[in-house]
Amino acid sequence: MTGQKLILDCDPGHDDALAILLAAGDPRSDLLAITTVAGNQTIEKVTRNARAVCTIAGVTVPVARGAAGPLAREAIIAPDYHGDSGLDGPVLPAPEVPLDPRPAAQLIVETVMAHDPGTVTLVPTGPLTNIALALALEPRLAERVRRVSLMGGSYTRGNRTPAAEFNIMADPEAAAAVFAASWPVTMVGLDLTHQALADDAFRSRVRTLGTPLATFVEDLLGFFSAAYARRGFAAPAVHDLCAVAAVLEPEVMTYRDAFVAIELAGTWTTGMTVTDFDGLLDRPANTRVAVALDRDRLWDLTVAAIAQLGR
Ligand code: PIR
Ligand code: CA
Repeated sequence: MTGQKLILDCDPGHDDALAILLAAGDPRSDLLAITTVAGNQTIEKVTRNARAVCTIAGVTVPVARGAAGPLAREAIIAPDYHGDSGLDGPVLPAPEVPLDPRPAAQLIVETVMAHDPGTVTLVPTGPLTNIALALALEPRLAERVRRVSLMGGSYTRGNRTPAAEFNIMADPEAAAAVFAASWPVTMVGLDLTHQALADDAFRSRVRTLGTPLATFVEDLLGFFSAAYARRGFAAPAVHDLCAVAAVLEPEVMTYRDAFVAIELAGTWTTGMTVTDFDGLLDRPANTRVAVALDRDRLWDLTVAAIAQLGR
């Protein structure tokens, strides 16, 4: 394999499931491992879900279970968007892929250190707990990792509170450690991902593939659409897919550099990703912030990836 080496750290989650499919099915990807973190649902449920997605898609990379809760706070979950299972909608197959015995943070450290410096990209699409734990376990990760391309945050408004996006709000201390480290960070936040609404045109392209996996994706998007419709969205935002796409085809979106800090002690703004595009804080930029998406191009590469899998 000569593709981009990546580790997907996720909390499936409907859009995390799509992130798995893109990371596994795109020919430019060399998916090394999948790790799970409590977020959209409990660690037991999201780990089962990750394995179920791998089973239906025929993905055989190591899957390891990670943190059951945030570093320093009470856990929050998102059953209002993802249902009681974390992946409501389709019938979930019994997981047939094995569970790696290592904790996620250990698997991340060992995998990154086993590859050449600057070659492995981390793609976190849930709370950043495992990534912060891995960094604490092995501080050299900060020089060793090529880039962290994360779904989280926003520079306009949140979805968990008016100020905070869910993944950052779920573990702000972990997020602060990830943004403060010396590795390059791409922030694919809500400003970008709310441009990735899985509309009927995309869904019918998936349906046309006609595979069992396409039906699975359609069932996922059916449930996710209804959840988003209750909040006035015409279609569901497939956030996590975008963080993977930013690695495999960076030109699918545009970016602006900024200094980003995580609010840890706001009265109303805890978990906010404070984004300084204008240099007002006089700090060097630490983040490449995704701002605008070429949606048709995102659908093209996603449909192509799904077509490669589960046949
Ligand atoms: C959480 C999510 C999505 C919607 C809501 N309301 C809450 C999950 C997605 O999986 C994504 O990673 C991120 N968290 C978006 O906030
Ligand atoms: Ca997620």
